[in-house]
Amino acid sequence: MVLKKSILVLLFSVLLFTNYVNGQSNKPNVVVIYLDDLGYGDLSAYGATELNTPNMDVLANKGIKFTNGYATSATCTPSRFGLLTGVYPWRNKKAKILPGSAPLIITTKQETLPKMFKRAGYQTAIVGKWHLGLGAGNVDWNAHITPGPNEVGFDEAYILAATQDRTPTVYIKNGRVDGLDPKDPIFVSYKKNFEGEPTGKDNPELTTMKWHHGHNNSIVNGIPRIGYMKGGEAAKWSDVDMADHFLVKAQEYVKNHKKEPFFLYYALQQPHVPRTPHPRFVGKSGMGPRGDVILEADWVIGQFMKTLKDEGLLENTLIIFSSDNGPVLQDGYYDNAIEKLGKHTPAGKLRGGKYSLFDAGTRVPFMVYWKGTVKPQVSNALVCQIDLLASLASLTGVDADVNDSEDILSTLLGKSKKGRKSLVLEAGSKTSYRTGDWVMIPPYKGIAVSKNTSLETGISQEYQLYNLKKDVSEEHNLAKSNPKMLKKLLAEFEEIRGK
Ligand code: NG6
Ligand code: CA
Repeated sequence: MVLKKSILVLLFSVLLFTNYVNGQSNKPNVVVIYLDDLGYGDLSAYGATELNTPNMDVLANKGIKFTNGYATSATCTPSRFGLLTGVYPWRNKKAKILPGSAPLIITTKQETLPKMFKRAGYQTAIVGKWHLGLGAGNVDWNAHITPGPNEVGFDEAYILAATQDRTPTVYIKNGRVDGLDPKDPIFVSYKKNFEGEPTGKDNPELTTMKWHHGHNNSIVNGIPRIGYMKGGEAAKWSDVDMADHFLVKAQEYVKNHKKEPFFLYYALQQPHVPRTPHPRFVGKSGMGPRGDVILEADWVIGQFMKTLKDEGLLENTLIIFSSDNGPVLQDGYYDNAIEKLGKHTPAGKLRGGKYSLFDAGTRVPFMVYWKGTVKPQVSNALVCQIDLLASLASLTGVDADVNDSEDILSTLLGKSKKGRKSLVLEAGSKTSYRTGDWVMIPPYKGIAVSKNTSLETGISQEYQLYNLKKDVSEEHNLAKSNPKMLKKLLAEFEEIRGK
């Protein structure tokens, strides 16, 4: 009898333990490492020969390197909106590049990636660039800034509000400007300057970085920005320390939450303008500041990975790496990005770049790394950042309001080569359609090459149809020679766009 009882107790404990272990493995930590304006060809793992990115390469070569991985849009705000909500950004008129003073464009009722993780029992955080708006209009930067990331699912948020080139140039920690001296309140405006404050336009003698287009409002740390601000002196960030600063925050978060499953959205600011490498990286790439900040980002990622390893978390952490849109060289400051480029091709063989309907606008580095679980491989499956919501909900086993997000978990984990069937991509309110190896860009009015950035917009008054497998650089428009394919893609595209 006693023996029977102890056998039962033993069986019960084994059951409990198995459940525990299963529960744990269902809940690996998830980290999304998201870069800003990093191009398809900027990593050595994706073919760069002039830049060496050993730490990013680990994720690509020891994980899954996706060759058809997409952001939803060719600019930041819409891509981040798609990533976090699983909704195509072209469905939301407000999902356009936002000023630093814009209200939050995700409603607090909306489904989000971090909310899904919370329902699955995760601790959630964002460290880095936000750019999805803050507050409900007319933000008081000296009070609690809400709603923001905390109200759409992040337990912890340490962010820069919009972009490194936009005011306010301060960090915001859980809705409060970090390090703000209440005796020196901060004011922000995108309409007019504050009396007596110097600007890039009127006071070029106070700038250490020269503006090329835009970027001639308030000057902070010698860098003229987009938008005006006044006050908040003690809270202003140091541009050259930004990468280190976010790294420490990400490392601290991991250390503080290693005992519970966590989701960390680590959104680095590089290589977006202004490119401000720490002095340790200045001159390291031979390519000027753009190359230097890519090397800096690579180093930061190596340090972050080391933290995961040192804390014993590497085998229990799924890491997804990508970029919010394609590359740009001249994006508003004179920083020798074009002059010192040499043989480097930031977009690889892809056509266009940031802001473009051509492929380089949205096709980006996309890697999935999970030590011991994901087998190293290259995958040509069509995958998109919008799919993280449904796929990771499937990983954690919770229901999610998935909208446009598709569950491609087995593809993201390398167990299947089947990606999405199709994808509607966006660039500046205009959309294109990819399915299989084909891409179709409908006719639009507008200029073919942007004056400011010298990049091709992808806009044409004629239909464009390319076979990306045979013609990765989109050189041969097949719209006229293959009207059947054009018709098929157009019909599918219109069906999704609800025309
Ligand atoms: C543009 C800026 C560009 C960059 C971009 C946002 C001008 C003329 N250009 O409006 O420099 O800040 O917005 O980039 O101001 S993104 O990656 O955040 O979408
Ligand atoms: Ca961007």
